[in-house]
Formats: sequence, C-alpha cells, structure tokens
Amino acid sequence: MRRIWLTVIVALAAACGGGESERPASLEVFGIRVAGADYGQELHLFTWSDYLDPELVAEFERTYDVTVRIDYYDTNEAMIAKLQAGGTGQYDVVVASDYAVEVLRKADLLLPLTHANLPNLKNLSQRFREAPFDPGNVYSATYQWGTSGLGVRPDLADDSTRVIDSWAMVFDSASAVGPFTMLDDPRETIGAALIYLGHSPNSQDDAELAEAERLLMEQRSRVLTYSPFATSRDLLASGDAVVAHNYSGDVLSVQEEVPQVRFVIPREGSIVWSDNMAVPKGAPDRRLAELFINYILDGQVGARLSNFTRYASPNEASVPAIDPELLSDRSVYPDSAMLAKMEFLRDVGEARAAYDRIWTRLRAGATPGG
Ligand code: N2P
Repeated sequence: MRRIWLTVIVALAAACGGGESERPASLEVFGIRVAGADYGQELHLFTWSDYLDPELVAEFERTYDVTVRIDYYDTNEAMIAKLQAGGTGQYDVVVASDYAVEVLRKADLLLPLTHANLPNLKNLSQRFREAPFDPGNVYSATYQWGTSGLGVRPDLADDSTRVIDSWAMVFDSASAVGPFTMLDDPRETIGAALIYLGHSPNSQDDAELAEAERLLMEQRSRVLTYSPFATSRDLLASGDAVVAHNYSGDVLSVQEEVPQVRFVIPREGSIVWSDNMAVPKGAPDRRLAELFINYILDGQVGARLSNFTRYASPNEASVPAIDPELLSDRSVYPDSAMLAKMEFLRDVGEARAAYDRIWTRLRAGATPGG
C-alpha cells in the first residue's frame, strides 16, 4: 500500500456547481500541505529529453489537478541561451547541470528556493546538499546525477579484444575499434579531449586549450557525427556507431534492446555531473514549481525516476526502492576510486569565450558545406 495515498488529507471538497475544477480546497501529500487556491493550472518544465517517467507526470497532474507542459533541450548551452533570450518567464522549473546553475545564478536568472515549501530537501544526500556550485541548495535541488563516458558495442567491434577502457578508442586512430560519435556539446567534448591529454575539463589555460583544439581538429575527419545524446543512443542501438561518447543512463537504456551494450568510464578519468531543478526569475507559478520539486524529492518518486532514467539518484530516501541491479552497477554508481578520477564541470568564467571559439571552429568544418 502506498503511504502517500494514506496521507492524503482532503480537507474540503471542491466547491460544487459552476466550478469546473475537482481540486480540493487543501491537500497534504508528499510531506507538504497546500491550499488549492495557492497555485495555478499549468506547470511549465524545461528539461533534457527522455528524462522523466510519463507515469510520474500523470501522477503529479492527478494529485494536484494541474497540467504539465514540457519543453526539451539537448545541451546546457541551448537551455542557457533560451533563458537569456527572455525565456525565464516561460518556465516554472528548469533542470540545469551543475556548472549551468552557476552560469544562470551569476546572470541573475534564478529565484532562491523557498525551503519551507520543500520538506523533502532533507532526502538529498549530504554531497548534494553541499554541492560546490550551490552549497545549501539556495537555488537548486538535484534531480539526477551521472557520468559521461563511452557506450560500446563489443559485439560489433573490429576486434573485441581491442575494446579498452580508454578515450584512446576515439582520440587515437590506431586504437579505434569502429565508427564512433562524439557529443554535440562543447563542454563535454572539449572536456573529454582535455582529460585524455591529462588536463582538467575546466582548464582555463590557453596552451592546454590549444592542445585540446589540435586533438579535436585531428580527430574531426574520423568522427561519424557530433550528435545530441538521444541520437548517439540511437546510433549505438542501430549499430551504426560501435563507440558513442554519451551519458551513462542514455547508454544503459540501450541494454533493454541490445544487451551487449556496455558503458565504459575511461581510465584517464571523465566528467561526473548532476542535473538540478531550479526556478527561473519570472516563473509564472513559483508555488507550483516548488510543489513539483518537492514531489520529485519524495523517496518513492525519486526511486521510480531513477528506475526509469537509469541514472543515479541523489536521494537517500530512494535507495531501498531503486532496482538493485542499477544500485550495484559500478558504471552508474562509480566507486570512490573511480570518482576520485572524475571532475564536475565548473563555470569557466572569462574562458567561456575561448571554449565557444574552439567549438565554433571545430563545428564549422564538421559537415560538408557546414
Ligand atoms: C537525458 C539525460 C541527460 C543528462 N536523457 C545529461 N546531464
């Protein structure tokens, strides 16, 4: 029996006659009491695609008698650009990666979270309550976390014994095992090159960035395509790509269809990231935004979310209900030795322009005529 339904207290039935809404005057669920009059009809969410179980959306809609409208993006840069171009007033909740929270906060595009409306914040594990990009969850609450690495099809490799846990499979032509894709994402792909060269993916050093650019330019003619994570996932599933630079969960989700797929965290290190829920300045419905954030932070809901996305949960209260196979998968939950070799992306401040220039030069020549 679901505890949440037992704790639903419907204080008053909705006014009958003329009222079209079935919303109760007040309800208490997921640890928070709210008056039906305190929030509107629609939640506008801006997030990565394939990142939210439709059943959770339906449950949230039913519980609060609202409609959820979702817009999707493929990279933090696309999301930031949209919010900077006046998109803040369009969304109640935006999901942003660690360094992107920093960028949005510095651009003054976020509202502080009302902690009194978020009792489930306590469920976040300590490392996500004190994350360096937003200590104390002043502006953000973690949604999911994961790593970036290489999805591999050993079954299709030229020689499966040459499949290794190294970025060399994409950066060193002699170590290639088949066609490969790179993420169409500046921080991820420049970051991977920096890591392979032994540098930090947050480097602000001109010489290191120039070295990374040379490596990427040299690699370019061998890249099957620079693609968003969803396309990379599909190319790995179809076998067009034998190696795909991608995020952990989007690689693991291919296993349902193609059990041979593996996610490799390269031995040189890689990027660990978190995605976080935040409320943009100008959000049409801040109260509803916080109801949604609190809902996602519920222990049961968080477990269902991870079981759907195949990403790691930041929610300690979710652990007992997470699929044990997922929980014991070291490519989903890296051990401390692996985590020690991984770095979170940070806002690189002034060096943002240098990353942009490298990316523009790289991508300008990426496709014939492009
Ligand atoms: C979308 C997951 C993208 C997460 N399926 C990247 N931070």
